[in-house]
Amino acid sequence: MTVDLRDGAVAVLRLNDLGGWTKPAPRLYPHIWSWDSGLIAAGLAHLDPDRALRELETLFAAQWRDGRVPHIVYDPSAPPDAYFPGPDRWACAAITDVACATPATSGLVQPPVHAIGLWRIWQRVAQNGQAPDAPERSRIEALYRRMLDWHRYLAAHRDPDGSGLLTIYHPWESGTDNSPRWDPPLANVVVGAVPSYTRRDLAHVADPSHRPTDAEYDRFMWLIESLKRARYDDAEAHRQHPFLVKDLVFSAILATANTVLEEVAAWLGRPEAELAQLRAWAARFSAGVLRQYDASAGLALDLDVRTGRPIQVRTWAGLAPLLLPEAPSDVVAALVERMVGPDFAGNPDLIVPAVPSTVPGSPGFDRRSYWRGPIWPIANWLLWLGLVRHGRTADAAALAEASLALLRRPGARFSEYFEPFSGEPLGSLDQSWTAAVAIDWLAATP
Ligand code: 2M8
Repeated sequence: MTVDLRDGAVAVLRLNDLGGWTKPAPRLYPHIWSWDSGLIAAGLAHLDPDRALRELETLFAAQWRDGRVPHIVYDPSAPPDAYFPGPDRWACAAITDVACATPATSGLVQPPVHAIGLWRIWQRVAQNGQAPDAPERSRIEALYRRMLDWHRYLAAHRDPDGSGLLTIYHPWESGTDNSPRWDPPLANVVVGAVPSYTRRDLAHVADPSHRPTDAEYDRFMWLIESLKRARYDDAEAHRQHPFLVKDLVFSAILATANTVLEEVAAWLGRPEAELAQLRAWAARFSAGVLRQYDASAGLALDLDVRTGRPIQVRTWAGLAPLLLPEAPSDVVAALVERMVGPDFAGNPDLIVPAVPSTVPGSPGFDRRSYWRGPIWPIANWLLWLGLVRHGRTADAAALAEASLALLRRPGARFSEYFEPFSGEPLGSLDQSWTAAVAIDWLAATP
C-alpha cells in the first residue's frame, strides 16, 4: 500500500516534469510557481538530488536584482492563454529595471520555503556520507548565496520597520489566496479601473465554486494595477498600496528557513558573520510571530497594517507559531492541544484527523472553496515539520498518518485540496506539491 502511494506520487512528479522544472499541475498551473518549486525540491530530494537542485536553480535563475524571487516564472513555450494573468498583465521588466526580463515573471513573491527544499537536498547528500567537498557542494553553495539575498530582500524591504513580521501586498503572496484571513483587509480596498480580462482557471476545475469568486478576482486584479503604479517599489508600496498585511505563516516560514539555512551554511563552512545573520533573522521573525499569539483566542493573528488591528479569524494560520524554531514550550503545548482539539484535527466530522484550512463553522468557512475550508496536504506538511522540529514526534506522526490516509482514499489522485468531511478531491488532480510532500512523509514514516 505504502509502496503504491509512493509510486503514484513519483508518477505525478514525472507527469508534470518539463525538464529542469515542474509545473504545479498538468493544466491549471502551466508555469513555475515559487513556493511550489521549493516544496517540490524537498520531495525530489528523495528521488534525485541532482534534479532537485535543478528545480531550485531554474527558479532562482529568474531572481530579481534586488533579491526577490517572483511568485510565477512564465514558461515561454506555454500557449499565451494557458493561464491568466500572463506576463503582459504584470509588465515587470517594462516598469522596473530590477525585474528579471527573460524569462518573464510576475511582480509578487510567495513564502520562502526554498531553504527548506535546499536543506532536504543537503540532508540527502550529507546522509550519503558525503564530505563537504561532495560534487553537489558548489551547486548547493551557489543556491545558498541566492537564498541569502532572497532573505535579505525580505528582511529589508518587507519588514522595513524591523517588526519581525513580513508585509504582503496581495493575497496571492500568502499562497492562501482566498482565505478568510484576507476578507477584512480586502473589504477596505476600493477597486479602481481594471483592464478587462478573462479568467482561465475556471476551465480547469470540475466546479467553479472550488475557486475564488469573480468579486475576489476583481480585487486581485486591482491590487496588481496598484503595484504597477508603485513601479513594484517597496517603499512606494508601503506608502500608497491599499493592501498591506503582516502575514504570520510567511513570517514563520522565514524564521524556519533561516534556521535550516544556517545548518547548510555551517556545512559549507561559511563565515561566522553569515551564520550570525541567519540566527538573527530567525530570532527576529520568531519574536514577531510570537507577539501575535493571542493566548485568549488560543491562536496567533495576522495584522492589518492599514487599520493597525489583528485580523480576527480562525484558520490554520493561527497555528503558525508551531512552525517557529524558537517557540516557547508552553506556547507549543497550548497550540498542539488546539490543533488536535475540536476546531481543527479533532473535529469528529472530519474524514481524517488532519487540519482543515479554516475552522469548520467559523466566519468565512466554506467546505468546498479553496483556502476557505478544504484540507490542504501542504499546510499539514508545514505543521508536521514544525512538530518534528519541536520533538513532538507522536503528534507529528499522527498528522502525517491522517494526511497519508486521505491521499490513499480511492480517487484521491494527489489532489490540490480535499473537502474536509467527505474527502472529495477538489481543485486540480495530480498536483505536484501534494505528491512531493507525500514522498517526504513516506520517507519519514516507514
Ligand atoms: C494557487 O495560486 C494561484 C495564484 O498564484 C492561483 O490560484 O491561480 C495557490 O494555491 C498558491 O499557493 C499556489 O502556489 C498556486 C500554484 O499551486 O496556486
